[in-house]
Amino acid sequence: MVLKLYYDLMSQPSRTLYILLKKANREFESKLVALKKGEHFSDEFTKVNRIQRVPVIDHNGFILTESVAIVKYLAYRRIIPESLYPHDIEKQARVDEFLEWHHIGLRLHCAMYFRAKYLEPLLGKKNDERTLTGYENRMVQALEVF
Ligand SMILES: N[C@@H](CCC(=O)N[C@@H](CS)C(=O)NCC(=O)O)C(=O)O
Repeated sequence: MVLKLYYDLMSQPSRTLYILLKKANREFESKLVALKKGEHFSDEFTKVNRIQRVPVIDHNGFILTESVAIVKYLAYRRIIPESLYPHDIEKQARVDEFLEWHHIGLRLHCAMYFRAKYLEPLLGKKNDERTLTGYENRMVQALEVF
């Protein structure tokens, strides 16, 4: 059974799957898609994912996008162990609750802070302290909820 993972470690959802598979000691074929180089717009990658985003898996020809859907697929296929995605319905619902919440509840606030504090200055945009504190406070609040 061949599992290919298309990813870029700059991408948070890609890191989720990369770390999950490594933690589970699962071998996979590494398919790096360098977002900075625009490799996700290539014809080759567009054939894999027509919406041109990472992460993607190809499991024996079954192609799946969306990190949360992929986590569940890997669990149902027993590619990741029960300790990482429980079978018990209530425990599983707790994990699902987090997975549904995290994109907007946590990931967004971390990404916005990272962008304002580090990325935008690299591109020549300097954000004032008030803006940075605003993004930082949102991120800290999200982490406290987490
Ligand atoms: N909801 C998707 C997010 C996929 C996504 O937005 N991937 C970004 C990297 S984090 C991407 O490929 N961006 C390329 C682009 O927008 O051009 C998931 O969880 O897999």
